[in-house]
Amino acid sequence: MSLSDINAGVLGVGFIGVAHVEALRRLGVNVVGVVGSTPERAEAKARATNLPRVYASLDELLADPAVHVVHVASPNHAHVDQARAVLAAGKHVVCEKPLALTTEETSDLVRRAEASGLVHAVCYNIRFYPLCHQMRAMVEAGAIGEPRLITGSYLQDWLLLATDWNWRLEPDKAGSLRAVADIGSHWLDLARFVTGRRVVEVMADLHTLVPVRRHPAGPVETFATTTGDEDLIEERMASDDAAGILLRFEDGARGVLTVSQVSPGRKNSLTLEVDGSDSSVAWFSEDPEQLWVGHRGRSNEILQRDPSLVDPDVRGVIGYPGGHVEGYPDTFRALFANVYADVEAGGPSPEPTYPTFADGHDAVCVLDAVRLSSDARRWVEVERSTGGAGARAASR
Ligand code: SOE
Repeated sequence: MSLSDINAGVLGVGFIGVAHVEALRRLGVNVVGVVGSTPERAEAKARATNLPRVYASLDELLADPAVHVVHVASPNHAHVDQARAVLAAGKHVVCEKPLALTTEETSDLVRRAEASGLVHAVCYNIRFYPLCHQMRAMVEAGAIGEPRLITGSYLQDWLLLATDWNWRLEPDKAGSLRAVADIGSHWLDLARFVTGRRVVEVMADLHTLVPVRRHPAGPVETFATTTGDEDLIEERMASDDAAGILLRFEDGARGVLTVSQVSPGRKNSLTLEVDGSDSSVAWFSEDPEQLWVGHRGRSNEILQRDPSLVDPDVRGVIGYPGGHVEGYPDTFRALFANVYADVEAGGPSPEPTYPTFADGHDAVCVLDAVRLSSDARRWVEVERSTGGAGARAASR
């Protein structure tokens, strides 16, 4: 099957659902339809943003034999049942992060996905900034020596005000962790992808810095602001606006991660630095075309994203020549290009560079340990058994 014969449907018409549709269209995949939280909302969004046909429900989308791949871009709590239904219908699935709310759910999804022979991916798109692939290639080739210190942050400000609102603030939809699950999990996935090392133990301090919020009765889209004219409902908050997390990686590397969605001026700001025994590499998502390479005994370097300057294996994720700046939407295009190469081939390749359901499960295992560590105020070991035992307090 060639790319232009593949039909995709997208579940979710919010900020991220629309990003999926745009990236698929750039690749030449036919997006045959979308499903929204209600048909009315989906119709309105479809008219405003030129989306294709609106299906009345996921069942209607799944019953369409023309659909080969379904993208799940709905709120977190819906992922597990929707991804199960997509697999049961024999269709390939691309799911937004976090894959599900608990390790029981994610391990069940891994089992089903692996048994199905279908392509399964989780949308940790930040890996697909070309210079993140370059960092990984450099670490793998030993260019920085042994990675020893892995540090950084993921900061935003769109939930700073007490009147900022979104489903991510509702634990029944988002899960008990918020900023760490929503954006911290991107950083954790990236750190693992770049260094090839898994987090084995965490010591986390979760903060709720805006303890009371006021919100309208209806939904507010991601990154949108309320008008202030609505009748507002007051609500006490328990989930994390911000967190500080100490990390221990396998092979002994240590790390520190700061996460916040209440940092004024930080719009969508991820930094990752890997300090090795010989050199360091550092990358910043709001200046994504440059990779800093640090040395002790000679001048530091800036590597620009340019196909002729990067590792040959990285060229495949670059869409434009150097100087033609690539950014956030391009990461979805590059991620989906890899996923759809497997769809074209009929099933998952043995070692995909895109995140699979197994990576989605791994991320939720780390999130579980973060929550337990903050509650227990101690180091917690990451429990990865696929039986979904969660995490247990490490003996210290
Ligand atoms: C909101 O925090 C959000 O849209 C995340 O959900 C995405 O995963 C991230 O890429 C951008 O910010």
